[in-house]
Amino acid sequence: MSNNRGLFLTFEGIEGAGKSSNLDYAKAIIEASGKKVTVSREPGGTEVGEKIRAVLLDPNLPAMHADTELLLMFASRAEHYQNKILPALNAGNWVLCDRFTDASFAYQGGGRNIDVNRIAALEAWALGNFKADKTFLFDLPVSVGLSRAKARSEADRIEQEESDFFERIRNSYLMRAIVEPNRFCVIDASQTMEGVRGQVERAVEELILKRIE
Ligand code: Z5A
Repeated sequence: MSNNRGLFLTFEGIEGAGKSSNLDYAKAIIEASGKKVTVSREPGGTEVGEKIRAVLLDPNLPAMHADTELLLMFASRAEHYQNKILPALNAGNWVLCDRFTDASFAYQGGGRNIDVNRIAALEAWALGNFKADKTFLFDLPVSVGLSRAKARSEADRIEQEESDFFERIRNSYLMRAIVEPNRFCVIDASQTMEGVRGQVERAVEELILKRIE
């Protein structure tokens, strides 16, 4: 990795965990340190990816096979990685992404029970060895996340699932954080907005300092 390459930071968690709010907060801190930031999201992030996202989240579509859902996530991701993430990192930007591959392991693996080896094969096929430099996992009880998400907007196709589905997703994320403790930074997202921001600020400032040293 060249020294001029930016860092790739991903924001993960169940619905209503506060990923989007804190991504904006992290962006402001990183920009204040003088770095250029590209913000993106998955599924989506590119013109093609946003069309795939619309299909994936459409609450009016009939049930989609879990394999179809997974393949669409990776179709969106391949486009995103090749045409947006890599060029931005190579230009020296830090890339902040609302969800990435860990979401496929958590939602399609944990939630939909797809064998994780099949997901890992797709990951290797689409991304090679590419991974996030740091993944912020916003962790909180499912009931709290779902009530925050419900208070904010109508449920999309995936949000209409039962709470068991989200419990499996939460567990799957936490297991991944245990397996890769250096990449993951687990944030206690059940705290107040200020409390969560404090945790994000400390973690992001540490990353900025490490990059300067
Ligand atoms: N998906 C998948 O299945 N597989 C994949 O590979 C990928 C994705 C990449 C779209 O994700 C869907 O795609 C998602 C996973 C699936 N499933 N669903 N549904 P998305 O990220 O676009 O949508 P989301 O997960 O539903 O995000 P969200 O509900 O917007 O959650 P959030 O970004 O974590 O939260 P937020 O918008 O920052 O906050 C939610 C509300 O809570 C908002 O009103 C805040 O003001 C409030 N909030 C936030 N923090 C706090 C605290 N600390 N206290 C009180 N209130 C708070």
